Amino acid sequence: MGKTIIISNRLPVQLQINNGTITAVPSVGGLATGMKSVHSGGDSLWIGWSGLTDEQIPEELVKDIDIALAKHGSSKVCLTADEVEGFYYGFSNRTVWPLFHYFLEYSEFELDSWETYKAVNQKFADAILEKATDDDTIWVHDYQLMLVPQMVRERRPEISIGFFLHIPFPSFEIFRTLPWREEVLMGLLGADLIGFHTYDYERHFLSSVRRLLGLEVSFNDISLDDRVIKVDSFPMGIDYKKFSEAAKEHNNSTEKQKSELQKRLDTHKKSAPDAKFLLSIDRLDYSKGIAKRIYAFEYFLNKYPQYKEKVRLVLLAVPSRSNVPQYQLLKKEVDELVGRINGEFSTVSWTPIWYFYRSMPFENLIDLYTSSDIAWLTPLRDGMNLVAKEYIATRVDKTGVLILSEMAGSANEMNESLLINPNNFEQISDALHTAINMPKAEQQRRNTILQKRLERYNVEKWANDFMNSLLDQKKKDHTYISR
Ligand code: ADQ
Repeated sequence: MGKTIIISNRLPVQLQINNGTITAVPSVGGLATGMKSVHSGGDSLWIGWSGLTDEQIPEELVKDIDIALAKHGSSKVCLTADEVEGFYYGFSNRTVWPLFHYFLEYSEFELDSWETYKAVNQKFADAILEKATDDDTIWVHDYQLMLVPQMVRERRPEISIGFFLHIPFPSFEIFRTLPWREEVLMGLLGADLIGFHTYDYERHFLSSVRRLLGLEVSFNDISLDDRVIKVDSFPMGIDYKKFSEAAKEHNNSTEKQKSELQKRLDTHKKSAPDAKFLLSIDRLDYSKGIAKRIYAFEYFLNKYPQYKEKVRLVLLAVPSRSNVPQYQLLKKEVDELVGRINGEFSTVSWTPIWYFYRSMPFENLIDLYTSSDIAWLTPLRDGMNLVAKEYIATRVDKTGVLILSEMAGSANEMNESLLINPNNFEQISDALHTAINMPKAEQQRRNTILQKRLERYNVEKWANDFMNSLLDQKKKDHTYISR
């Protein structure tokens, strides 16, 4: 049994250069946590970009960086600023991201960025090939690295490769518009196992394989040359314990231990005990439907004017991809919308929207989750949406209502929430009205079921299910070849 090599665009650690010394700090993101059971001990390696371009790394620190990363079982792929521009901001985020989230009109088909995407995927594949032996198991993550499986397979036909896509796979009618659609499919088919969050994404992928490549697909197995590739869905969970325990600790904290944010939230709750806090948290991304959510809030305040001064929307938008023009335009749109609605509806004692444009430390995230009566998440498309799951996990007394877009992958597992179509303002307004008036017992009934499910299907189970399925596939494939 060889080692496991995980490969993703970014490493699970962040490099910090201070006065000529390097430190690598582990990231707290969901993927890093989820992979803990897979990426631990001496028999695993994580390969990815460090977040610093070649131009940003002083020559004399290159060795120190490698040492700092090695301490975390990580190894870096070096990228120049031009490569980051073409590969990450270009093909990944101006072509694939919008297309796979059904924003066809935002998708740019530029030959140059496609060429850079190919070259950078080759760099990642080469980094694997340099470290891997035939016994190793490779797990490739996400849309930035869709060509890597085939690039590795060509040189190591026997190696076991899994690929997981964290974003939706679009329907055939959307995917077929991509000029390099066959190359992308063939890139993915270098894997032995291809995983998606939901059955729908899996179905869309199989349909594209059948219709664009004419390959034989039997149930969820694809035959290609002498290999069988399995396609399956693995809905990603969260580190349930981390969120529920943080919430318990938070609820028991003394006045002195509370954060400034929590104290402010408490003050507002005391001054208006009947008022409801609505929470909206996302990266600032057009796929998350933030602007539409603000319009829907305006619609709601007009349809149900009795809630003026009785509800407050806490809108947290995390800066993201601000080099891409569409994200700059969205930032401007959201800033203006918030300004207009606050200008129109505010009273001396009430500001309808509290808008934060920043990343927040984990404890503030917990402050917001535990203080909000309603979480309101309305992505127009979302591979999964972990915020919905995190909110439920922090509801220690099981109160709280989740209003969730049916376009989020997580909606499949969260039927007990209030599911809405993010384009239907009537339905959203009514869902807000229902949520505000939902009896406590009903909230607790729904959340009990949700919590049980989320606790069982946590992120560790997700990672283990994927790895076990990949192992099974390897065994099956060998039986198939030797038959
Ligand atoms: P994202 O689009 O980033 O992920 P999401 O699943 O919601 O979306 O994850 C966001 C994460 O960031 C959450 O874990 C949340 O706690 C954290 N976060 C949110 N706001 C924050 C803030 N202000 N400060 C700090 N942290 C914050 C992509 C896909 C999703 C898919 C995931 C995982 O787009 O659909 O669910 O990958 O596969």
